[in-house]
Amino acid sequence: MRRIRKILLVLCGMMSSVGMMAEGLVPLVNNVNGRESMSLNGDWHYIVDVQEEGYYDYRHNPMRNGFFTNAKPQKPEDLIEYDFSSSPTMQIPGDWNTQDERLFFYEGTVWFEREFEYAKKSGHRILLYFGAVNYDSHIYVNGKKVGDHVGGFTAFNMDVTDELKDGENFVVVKVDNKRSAEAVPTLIFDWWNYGGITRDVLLVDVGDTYVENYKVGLDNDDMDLIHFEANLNNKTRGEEIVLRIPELNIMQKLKTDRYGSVECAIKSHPDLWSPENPKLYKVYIDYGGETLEEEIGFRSIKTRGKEILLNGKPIFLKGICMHEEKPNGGGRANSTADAHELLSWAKELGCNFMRFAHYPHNEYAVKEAERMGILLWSEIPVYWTIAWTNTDTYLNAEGQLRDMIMRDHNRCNIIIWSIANETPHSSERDTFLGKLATYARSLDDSRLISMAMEVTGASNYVNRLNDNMNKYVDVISFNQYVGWYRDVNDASKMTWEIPYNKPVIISEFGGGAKYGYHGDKNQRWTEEFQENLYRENLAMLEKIDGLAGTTPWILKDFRSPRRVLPGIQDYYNMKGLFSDKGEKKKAFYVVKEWYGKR
Ligand code: GCB
Repeated sequence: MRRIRKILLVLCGMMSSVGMMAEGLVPLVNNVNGRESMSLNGDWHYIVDVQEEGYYDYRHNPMRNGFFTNAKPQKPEDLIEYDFSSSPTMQIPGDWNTQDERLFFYEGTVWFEREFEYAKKSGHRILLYFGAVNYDSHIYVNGKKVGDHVGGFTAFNMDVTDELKDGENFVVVKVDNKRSAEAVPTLIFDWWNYGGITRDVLLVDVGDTYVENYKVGLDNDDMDLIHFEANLNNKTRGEEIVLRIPELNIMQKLKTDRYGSVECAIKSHPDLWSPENPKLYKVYIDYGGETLEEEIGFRSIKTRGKEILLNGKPIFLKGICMHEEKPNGGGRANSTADAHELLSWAKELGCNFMRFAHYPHNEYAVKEAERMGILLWSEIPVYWTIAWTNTDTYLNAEGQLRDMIMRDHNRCNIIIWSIANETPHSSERDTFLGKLATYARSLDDSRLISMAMEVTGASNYVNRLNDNMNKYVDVISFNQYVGWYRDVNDASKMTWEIPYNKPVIISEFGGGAKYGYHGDKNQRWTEEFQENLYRENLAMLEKIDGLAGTTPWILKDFRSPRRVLPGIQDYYNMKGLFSDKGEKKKAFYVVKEWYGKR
């Protein structure tokens, strides 16, 4: 036990070994919206900086007086070749691609700046929190660097107490979304590389000593037992932390140990959360005059042979994959309203489960899914051909995994942490992913671990899954595109051999169609082609032994730079069951009908 404390120790080790990757950061606080904070969302000035003139001098040496100093001419003769205050503004959170048409395809550096008033309070610490910045960010407060971060989909925070002034302050963020072979994700991926500060920015007000992270959840084996653990930001012993769940008559006063942690198990009989009954309880954590409040549900998740058991009963996961993208070309999604719209489409399809692909989605979406009774698969962007032997790449992936889990481990609807998607087999890859899976389990052994594998070695219509990672995962998941990338019209001849005694999820299948384009079922891109493909695939998948769920690819058409066919794709991946405008294609009804019968 003492998982959070263990995480902290690992984290401290990591921070020093990858100082460059996470300079200035402090461990992520969870439940950021349950804390006292001031929003820095809104209009930020921005400067597009193709050559990073604001960072390097003309010999490509980093400058002391970069754009982060937000300099203004003091004398008439002063030469300053930038000015945030007269530069345009864009809405933060938001991607730059859909807010400035010049930036639609842009991958590079943009500087952001915003001013704010602050009244300093003694005995408080202030964390500057970013929900996500894609991809590489450098953060400055009042001209001084306070941190940097890589990874476009995870939250991070830094302590800026000592940098803030009473009155006027400014924050500058340099954001670079250029691709690189060593990054996570790497050079190629099939979604839009929306750049910018894409999630909320907050100044979080915490005490000098504060509850950094906590976990509340049901025991997977004893459904009358609730586990609670919490840790302070420092190792203060003998401090009182109180857990309250009034509806369950729970009130536990605990004293921190020498690690600044508390832990307990409480007998209780909560009404269990499930897709049919997404019951959430108000949970309060009191410490040092501050109360953290959050809605938490209780459920158990485990496997038995080839079955997935939710609250001890077998469940078939009627799923769909989704990217974090608003309809109507709206760019990155980041609100409860955005999520509600897309999740309602999934509900209409008959889903009880979704795969949030291919990176951790925003917290609003995860919580909205929880309220709507949708179970989740949450994943990190270890996608396709990662630099398996590069240590920094590994630490980057591990950091993203850690921050995904630390933000969301109180979300009962998340049942699967996925560590990778369609990775090519090699011993280096096995080492990388094996370590990652083990790490995931060390952080959270209360959920299932999976990854989207590929089926290799098909011959004579026999598809046999053969992946060394089988022993690391709880659920065997794989993507397959019979009828689209391979074997058109052959689905009915296929047989599948999954030689592992574990539940199976088909984590992707499908094909493209343009809404409103009609023709013969053998005519690519027509709704009829996609409809037929789904009929044949579902009939084929139904015969798989141990099939415990499916997440077809994908809920709606989404932007991708790989998809250039004019008149059909126009930079959209067209495999949605809905068009980008929310129109239902014929295949939608095939899946709906099938889910209706499962
Ligand atoms: C895949 C990938 C997914 C792609 C999809 C496609 O296997 O996992 O990211 O978008 O295929 O449409 O090709």
